[in-house]
Amino acid sequence: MFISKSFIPILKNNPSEAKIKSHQLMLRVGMIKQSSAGIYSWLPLGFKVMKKIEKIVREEQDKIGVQEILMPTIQSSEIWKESGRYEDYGEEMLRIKDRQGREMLYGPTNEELVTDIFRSSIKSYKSLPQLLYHIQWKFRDEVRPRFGIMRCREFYMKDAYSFDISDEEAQFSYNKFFLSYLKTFNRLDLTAIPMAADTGPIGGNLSHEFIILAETGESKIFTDKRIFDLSIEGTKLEKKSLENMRKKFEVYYSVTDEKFNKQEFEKEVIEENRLITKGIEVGHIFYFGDKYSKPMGASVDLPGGKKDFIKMGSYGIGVSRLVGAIIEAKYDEKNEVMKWPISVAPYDVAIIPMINKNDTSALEKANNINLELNKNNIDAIIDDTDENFSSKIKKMNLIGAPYQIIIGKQTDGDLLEFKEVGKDSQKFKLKDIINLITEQKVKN
Ligand code: P5A
Repeated sequence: MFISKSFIPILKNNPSEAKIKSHQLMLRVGMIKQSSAGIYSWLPLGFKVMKKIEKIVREEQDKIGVQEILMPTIQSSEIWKESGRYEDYGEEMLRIKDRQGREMLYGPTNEELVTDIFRSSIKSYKSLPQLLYHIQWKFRDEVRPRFGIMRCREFYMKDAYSFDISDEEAQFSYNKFFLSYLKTFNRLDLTAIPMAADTGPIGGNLSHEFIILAETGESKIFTDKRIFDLSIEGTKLEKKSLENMRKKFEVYYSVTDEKFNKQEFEKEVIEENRLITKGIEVGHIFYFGDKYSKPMGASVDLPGGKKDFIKMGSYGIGVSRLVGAIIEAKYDEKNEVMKWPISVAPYDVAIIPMINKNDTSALEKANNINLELNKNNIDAIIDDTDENFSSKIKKMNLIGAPYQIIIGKQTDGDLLEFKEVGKDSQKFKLKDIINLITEQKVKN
């Protein structure tokens, strides 16, 4: 992609309305554009990153056997009246009337709708467990939408739902998601810590938030530092192995502020291991048994002929919020340098030719390199403008491709100036650059 033809509306300075660095960068490089309070359009750069995050989230759901569906954004109020949440949800729910005067709503979450889908088709324990997910826009009329897409009104969520015959089986499902979430965030190069959390309007009494540390985060957390050293390596998708893995995390005190108890914290965690800080909630999982299945009559036949209400859990990842969360974790705002993890980078590499008006050879060289990279499935962005070198570098540092190829004075025949953002540049042959980037992409 040539920068001159791209829709990447870069601003010279940080927009004053943005208070945190992810919001600043997203507006600065034109990843998003506000359409109204808490509602955003996603422009090419932002959309590319979000789609890559979505792909990783999807792959990890598929790996644990969750089946993908797609439910609508607009729901009927009827099912919410059945579950009893229509009134409870309050003003955060956007309520709409259709032309027949029917009460509809823009879904803030899908527990009711998926229970309705389940109860119409699944009648026997023999079809269990069922794990379903979709990736769809949600709307919550937040009182104070802020920080750009971090707390907005319309956002993109992966929400999954589990249906099991018993508490024990439901815990198995819960633990599969627990592991899958840790793997998903690892692939995004984020360290997300599971923390015991409140269940709020979703309900139930077992819940974990997955939080990444960030000073600008909205969740206050109290944790034992040693939880950061735990590994999920070797965990198998089997009951016992998953149970042990979750227990390993639960040994360490780690809670959000709604669950915080000073006495317990000080008793369980010696001073040098205590960490009180802030974080961003990127995922949240819940187990709520028959909270929805009972009022909505979602039951199955049991082996002995009796019937029982299905045991359910729900599991959310903030796909759009993750774009901002990765920026919060990776953006060096002081030096204005962003380095996207290769797994979600909008471009793998930036090609920066120093163009002299009377000599187009650097641009020609950039074109040839780009063609070769494309042949090898490496996505490059070329700065083909005639701006000066330092402003080109500044721009590419904001766009955040993790690698740069600079074509200028240092280019020496076959040897190109190649740089991993944040490190010194080196001289490399194109063939070796291709191998290095390909290796990184495969690893991730
Ligand atoms: C779990 C899936 C639920 O809604 N029902 C279906 C459950 N959980 S949740 O915690 O309320 O939301 C899941 C994730 O969505 C992101 N999120 C948001 N992102 C941007 N703006 C918002 N206003 C917003 N609200 C929630 C979070 O990442 C959250 O963990």
